[in-house]
Amino acid sequence: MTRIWHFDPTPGAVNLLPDAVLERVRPAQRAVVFGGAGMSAESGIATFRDALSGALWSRFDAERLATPEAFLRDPALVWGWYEWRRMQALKAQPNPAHRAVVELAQRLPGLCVITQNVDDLHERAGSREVLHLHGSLHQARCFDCAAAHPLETMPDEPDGGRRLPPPRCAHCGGLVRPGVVWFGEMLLAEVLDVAFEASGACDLFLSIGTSGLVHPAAQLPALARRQGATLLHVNPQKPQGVADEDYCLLGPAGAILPLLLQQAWG
Ligand code: BV8
Ligand code: ZN
Repeated sequence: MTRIWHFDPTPGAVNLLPDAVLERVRPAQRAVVFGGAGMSAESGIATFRDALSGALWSRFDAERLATPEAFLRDPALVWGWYEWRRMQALKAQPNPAHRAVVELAQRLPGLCVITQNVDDLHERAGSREVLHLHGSLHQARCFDCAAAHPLETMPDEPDGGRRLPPPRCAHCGGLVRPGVVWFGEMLLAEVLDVAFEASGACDLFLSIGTSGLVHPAAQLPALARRQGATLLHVNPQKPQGVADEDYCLLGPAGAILPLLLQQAWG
């Protein structure tokens, strides 16, 4: 039976994390943080499935829009969506969960931070060497020749988003695309290899704010568990693929991760 602990959001509530969790976090020698869109939720960035807000996109299914086929079918629709999301990310600030990951790296040297997110909030909070499994909103490249394309610092995007024709590549005239990994596209082998290696060698695997639905990223927790790591899931709800021996800390990452640091190291 998965060990479940519920965060009590009541003002003034005393939230004491289970000793069994603290006793596994403190001595960890090779820890991994594996984050999903929930890590950035308290920064006001909609999780992937909520990102289709506004009249323009609400009728689309994110997984259908985040594909090369959708981009080629309607470049302005898809590029407009990503520029709106990039603006949301630029306007957002790191939240206590991102800052707790920076502090965790000071407590657990060698911490490996793996994210499925495409924002840069871990980096802006101070994390170094973040592994971006699914790329970044803040990089763009040519769809045809893959030449990097510089992005203006703050796109002036209307709140509801808009259709926006993508720029053309300065080298070959091809369409410029977001520097993210779309559904149906392979993840960057070098990034994925490091993520698999870290998950296969860790003693503590902290899965933060991910529904555990997207593959191959979703294989990392199972890999860590198979080789004997302790798994901690931080999420308001129990994600996919949780095993009986795991620990589930149910609540927002922005509240639970600072608690973990305070109670594990005072
Ligand atoms: C590939 C970039 C080879 C784009 C993204 C095996 C089995 C089944 C399917 C597949 C499989 N292998 C491949 C597939 C197909 C597909 C896939 O996994 N489909 C799924 C949906 C079934 N995978 C691929 O296509 C991958 N490529 O495998 O290549 C190949 C090629 C062809 C055919 C087969 C194989 C590429 C996947 C990468 C897709 N790109 N992002 C963009 O962002 O636009 S993934 C995208 O979705 C985001 O990166 C995000 O991380 C992810 C999930 O979306 P969300 O639900 O928003 O986020 P998350 O899952 O993290 O859930 C949010 C969680 O936060 C929730 O649990 C919520 O409770 C929690 N939360 C909310 N608030 C808080 C919180 N937690 C803590 N605190 C809070 N405050
Ligand atoms: Zn080009």
